[in-house]
Amino acid sequence: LSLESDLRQALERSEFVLYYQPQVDIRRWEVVGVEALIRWQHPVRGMVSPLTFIPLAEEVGLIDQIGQWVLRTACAQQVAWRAYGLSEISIAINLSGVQFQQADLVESIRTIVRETGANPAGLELELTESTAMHDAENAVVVFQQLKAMGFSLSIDDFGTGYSSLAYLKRFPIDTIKIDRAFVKDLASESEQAAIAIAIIAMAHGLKLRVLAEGVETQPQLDILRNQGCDAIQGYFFSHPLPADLVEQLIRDLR
Ligand code: G
Ligand code: G
Ligand code: MN
Ligand code: NA
Repeated sequence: LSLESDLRQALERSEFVLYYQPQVDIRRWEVVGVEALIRWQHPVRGMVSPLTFIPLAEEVGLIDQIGQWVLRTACAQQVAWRAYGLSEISIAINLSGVQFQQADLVESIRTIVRETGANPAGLELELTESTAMHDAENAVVVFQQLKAMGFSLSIDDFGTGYSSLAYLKRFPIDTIKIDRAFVKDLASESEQAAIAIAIIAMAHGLKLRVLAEGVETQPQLDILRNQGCDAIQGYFFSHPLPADLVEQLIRDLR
């Protein structure tokens, strides 16, 4: 059977799960948030990567349903963590490019927030640089509506797309996430490293918070800290984890 027909049944069969990867404030070395990352636990195929099934879901018209499941699950997790006294942990959620094009995106987000009782102030919506810049005029409007609802906003995979700095300034965003391609060779004085350092300076020039993705080593961390980067995410601190394990990790650090 095709992956597509399996994907059509994955929601009703409860085969999706959200993992959460900690985001750490560099100066305080505290977990300040987590990024929700979807996993598909297929009964026969095993773990299917979102790199495979998210593009497929976009192609065959399933991304809205899956995206709504992700948001609903993350909202419910926030409400549960609030009850456990972990209310200051923000949860970042990825929006796909196709979701972002939907005329009813903002309304469907509003509905899920209302139904779950989540607090948008503790939720960060991520859109890739490529998607945001692809239709930047629309992005400005949608971002303004989401911002008005109280969400934080971030630009994901920054450095891999074509940015207009004029638009970057017009987007009511909070955070820029440096793509891990530019973090990888940070310690080797490469051009990639120069780009990462330039992104940090640019983000701060625009009064934005900057988070580096894919941090795997101490030397990478040291350089990012010296350059004034605000937060990191990556295997150096933790892989993405199921909710109960990330909760445990945060408690153990206290
Ligand atoms: O977690 P992992 O490295 O396997 O994720 C691979 C890609 O899938 C990343 O680009 C990530 O942004 C994307 N991704 C993970 N979870 C979600 C999700 O819930 N929604 C969307 N649209 N993309 C996701
Ligand atoms: O595109 P986005 O930034 O949302 O994707 C995050 C992806 O990066 C996830 O699939 C996550 O599993 C992966 N990831 C997280 N930390 C690291 C890391 O330190 N190294 C590498 N290679 N990948 C990472
Ligand atoms: Mn992301
Ligand atoms: Na990214």
